Amino acid sequence: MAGYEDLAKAVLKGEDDQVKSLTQSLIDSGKDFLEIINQGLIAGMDVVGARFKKGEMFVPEVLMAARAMSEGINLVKPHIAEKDIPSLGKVLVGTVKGDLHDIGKNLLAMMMEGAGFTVVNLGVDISPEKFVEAAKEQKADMIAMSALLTTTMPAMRDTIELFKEEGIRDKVRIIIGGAPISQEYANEIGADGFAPDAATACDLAKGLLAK
Ligand code: B1M
Repeated sequence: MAGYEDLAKAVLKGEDDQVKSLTQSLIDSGKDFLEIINQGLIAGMDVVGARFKKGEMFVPEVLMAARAMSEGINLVKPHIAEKDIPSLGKVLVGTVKGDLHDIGKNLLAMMMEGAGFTVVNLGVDISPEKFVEAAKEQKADMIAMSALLTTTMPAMRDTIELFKEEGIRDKVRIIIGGAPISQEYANEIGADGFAPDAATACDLAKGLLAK
């Protein structure tokens, strides 16, 4: 029977059809949904990231792998979101201004939904103004920002500053994450918390919204 390693390899090769059939067979065999994501789909993408960094993979191949991973996540997503859990709070998730990376952000949105939050996925390239407008409109409890580029990290600070200027900083919790982000940076810009991965972000959000 196919396992997580086969799924990770299929992601690495960017084989959408294979990723879909392997993901489906793991779902059908009753495997844990988060394990399928973490040990199969994300594990494959981690290798892609390492190879891309070393110049062993190029953008088109990375895109194919990213698309294949998303196809797998789309199959798992309804099973996680279907859990009938009362909402723990409304969370707006978005990638900051100038940044188009959305795989980690979508994973975060999906896992938060699965953990019981009401999630509004704002998308990518979200300006401070859009975050503030959406927070007011949606009466959000929390903003979760993602940034993957060192050049877009300052947009997180700008967003927090705009919440302060608008006088609504105390109405929302703001958490941040993404590959270049750290707890030190979160402290520096006045975020309420940082999480290194989507699963930790769910725990962090639960803790902050329970207070
Ligand atoms: Co880009 N890219 N990219 N890229 N890309 C990185 C981030 C990079 C590290 C690659 C490298 O050089 N080694 C590098 C950034 C360097 C830096 O700033 N330090 C980089 C670069 C430079 C660029 C471009 C500038 C390249 C170019 O055009 N010259 C360009 C920028 C475009 C833009 O945004 N304006 C670019 C473009 C792209 C693609 C379009 C090709 C594609 C994105 C496709 C897409 O997202 N739809 C892409 C990809 C795929 C990557 C890598 C290879 C993989 C990112 C990914 O999806 N990982 C990445 C290298 C790497 O990370 N190793 C790289 C899988 C995903 C599950 O992980 O998003 O980190 P990640 O999410 C994690 C955690 O970070 C965390 O949870 C997830 C795990 O559970 N997390 C959060 C994320 N957000 C969170 C929010 C939270 C909490 C946790 O809130 C509370």
